[in-house]
Amino acid sequence: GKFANEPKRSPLLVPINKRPYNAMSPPEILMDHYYTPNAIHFVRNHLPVPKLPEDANSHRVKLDLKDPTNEEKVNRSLNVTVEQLRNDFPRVSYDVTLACAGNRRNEMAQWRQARGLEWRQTAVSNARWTGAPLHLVLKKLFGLDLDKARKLGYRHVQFEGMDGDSITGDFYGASVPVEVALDESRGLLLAYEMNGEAIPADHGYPLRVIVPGAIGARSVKWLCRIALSRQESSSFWLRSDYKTFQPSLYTPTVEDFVRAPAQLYWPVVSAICWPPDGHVIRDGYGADEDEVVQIRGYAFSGAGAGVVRVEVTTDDGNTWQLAQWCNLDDAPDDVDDSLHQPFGQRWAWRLWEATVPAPKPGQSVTIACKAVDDNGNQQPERWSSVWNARGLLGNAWHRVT
Ligand code: MTE
Ligand code: MO
Repeated sequence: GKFANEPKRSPLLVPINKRPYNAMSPPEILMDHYYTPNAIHFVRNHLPVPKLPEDANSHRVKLDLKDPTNEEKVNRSLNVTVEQLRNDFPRVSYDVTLACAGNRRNEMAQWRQARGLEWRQTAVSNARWTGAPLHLVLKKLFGLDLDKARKLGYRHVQFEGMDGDSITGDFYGASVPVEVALDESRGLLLAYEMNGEAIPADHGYPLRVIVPGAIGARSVKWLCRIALSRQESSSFWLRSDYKTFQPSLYTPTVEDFVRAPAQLYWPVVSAICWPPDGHVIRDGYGADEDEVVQIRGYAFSGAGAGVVRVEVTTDDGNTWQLAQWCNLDDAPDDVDDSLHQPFGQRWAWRLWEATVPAPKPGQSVTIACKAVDDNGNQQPERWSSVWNARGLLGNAWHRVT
């Protein structure tokens, strides 16, 4: 059947849908690693896992220059294998946090119903992705840089996955503007390794695009075609799915989806991964003044903006304390001062911790966090101002009781 190619999955993942498979990372274990182990990286599949080639190196990707005046016509076409990408191009690695745009929809939907899978706060993971820089591939094979591509009338680089329905022709796809795709500093990779290993089946083996700082939806897995075009990808998910609307629009129409811009980058967000919401502390704990609760979480922003600080409150935002950066064993040495990624290329999360006084026995405390990024942008306090019909980009203060 359609689901004949599903891989074995770690029992530590927290599934929220079986077919197609969708699973959150286990929040507590997620906080134990700077680089999320491949086995517990969250999984977001819109379709069955496609039949994958046994030999990664001989996998071919089609590169097409579409006719800028006719989307149906291809002016130039060639193939490149993963082996060529490995041998003929520099091997570049970036630390990138991927997050599904639907992350935290579960909380947003508690404010008002929103359409989609109810992800909690761990449709987020961080990995070191290795591959060939996209701009170099297009330069070498087509002689195209951004200037030339724009002059020829190209506006978007489209990506197609191998997963889809061969009868309807509905394959997963996405695109990014040429200004992003062909700019070296934006860091787009044609990735063949994830944390130093071949990319696992669920994460796009043998080749995927990585679009740093963007919503996960742009990082197309199981890549089989790249096309330069005047138009955005015609994929349902690019055109009619990953888009946000004003809070007053409860049920966007087809026309609303057509008009709205496709979401590319993430805003600033942080969330608490330990303790879980509703966590009960051991009996009698908190009787002493100096008894405390340890809190841990993540923070990241979009488009290469780094997180400069995370703040925590236990009185609904009247007073705040600064969180500390975690220094995990597997993290790069300079990760705690964010120097490990250059300004404008801070694509990886920062893990943080804070200590708050324990509630007295029989009482409870609600902890909230928010992050501030390089641009001074901060998370909004309430869901009411960011609620949108598709439940995307959930970044209100994260609260745990
Ligand atoms: N690529 C293909 N080919 N098919 C998909 O369903 N899902 C996208 C993106 N790339 C998807 C895809 C979405 S919405 C997200 S959030 C990320 O992959 C998830 O990446 P991951 O499963 O490796 O965590
Ligand atoms: Mo996603």
